[in-house]
Amino acid sequence: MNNKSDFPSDFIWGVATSSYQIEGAADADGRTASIWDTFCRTPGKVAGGDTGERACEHYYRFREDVRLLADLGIKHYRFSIAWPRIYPEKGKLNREGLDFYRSLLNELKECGIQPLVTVYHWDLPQWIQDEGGWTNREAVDHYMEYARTLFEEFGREVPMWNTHNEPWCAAFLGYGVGVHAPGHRNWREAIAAAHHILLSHGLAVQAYREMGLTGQIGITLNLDHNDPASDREEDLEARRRHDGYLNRWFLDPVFKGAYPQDMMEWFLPHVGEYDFIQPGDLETIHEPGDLLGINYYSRGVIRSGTGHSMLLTDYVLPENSEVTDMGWEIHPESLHRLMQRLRKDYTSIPIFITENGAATKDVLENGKVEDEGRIRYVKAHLEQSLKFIRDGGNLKGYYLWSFLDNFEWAFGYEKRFGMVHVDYETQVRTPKASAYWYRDVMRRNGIAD
Ligand code: GBH
Repeated sequence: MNNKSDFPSDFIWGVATSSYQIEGAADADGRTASIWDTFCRTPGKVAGGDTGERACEHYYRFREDVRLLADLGIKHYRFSIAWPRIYPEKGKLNREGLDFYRSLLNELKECGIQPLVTVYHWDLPQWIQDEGGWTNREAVDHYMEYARTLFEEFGREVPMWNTHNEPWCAAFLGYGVGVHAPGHRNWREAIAAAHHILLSHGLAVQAYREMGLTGQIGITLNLDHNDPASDREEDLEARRRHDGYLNRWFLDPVFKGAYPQDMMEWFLPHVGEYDFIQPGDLETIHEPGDLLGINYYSRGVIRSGTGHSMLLTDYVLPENSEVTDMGWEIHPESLHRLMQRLRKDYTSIPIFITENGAATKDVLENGKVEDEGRIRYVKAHLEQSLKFIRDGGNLKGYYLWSFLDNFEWAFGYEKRFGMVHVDYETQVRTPKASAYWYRDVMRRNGIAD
């Protein structure tokens, strides 16, 4: 059957999660604290004082969760590994941590589900933060030891890898804005952290290849497309800075081997000196790998202002915009514009949308959740994805965020992104209407009504 809404026959359909957001079992089998455990215990940092201590108890329920994935027709699953389970202390490899992921991978295999593994999705071991975390170049060595261990253990059965999830968030929200762990507000730290994360990405791609592994590996970036709030010169410049901060600061080094000059200058008064950039680093970072993962949620409309005190920008929510429960503007065309730009300015390597989805106000009633808003959101973004493919774009897959309702970082459990509802008292999982809708999409390899 060939109709207008068909995707290429090898298109990858999946769902995504991350370790800290679903696993719980914070003290199990030798795991030690991550920076998120510490952050959650700091009063005022996370809504409702929520923590990831229990989350979805996926650590104990992974078998039923994988069966549920299979029942819902999911063939591809993106998840991350919890670093403090693997290296709970400096130099100490924890076999029990590896065993958990070995069991998870076995279960997935039995159900015919292909994994995409993210090495780092923000749960840095606290012992590394105690040495300065990502601001200390030694974190790169620790990351490499950890990544090599994963490649050795799982490299042959995992066909796809993400070195990092959204370095912008890990570095800039964690060390600059302070709304993510470790909650620092220091732009020199943020920019050094971003550099070390990027460096570890490049080194991990090299190590992966040196080990003779033949799957696909690449980084996942959170990118947006942005527009100026007006044609005034100061707003045009504000938009350009926002773009430099969110997009170009990561895309340029990875795909062009250099940080953007205008942003180097803008950051300079905050950084003091770029002494953490060493000769050869940018050549290492200039190593995109085999794929580019993009996480897309919204666009930014930007004007000159003081809301962001370092960047001197404000977000503007255009009148009559439709927003999700996060307050983020729904703007599917910007996903298409973003991918066109990537293709024009940066790369033609395969792109995977490794996250896209919406938080909606879901109510469980008579065993059902009617999440029309999520269906509409995903559908609109799939239409734009298909348009990009038709235009000749190299988009290879789509992973919906998220499989389960989960711990939404600083928002705690208040925001629900899952296509499966989780009752956090009973841990009962209930697929929402969107899960059945998505199953139809995957079945017909095209957008269902
Ligand atoms: C992703 O982050 C995460 O990978 C995932 O763990 C998380 O659960 C999911 O999205 C949903 O939030 O207003 O300055 O923050 C997405 C983070 C949010 C980063 C929107 C960019 C816009 C700029 N993105 N944000 S700002």
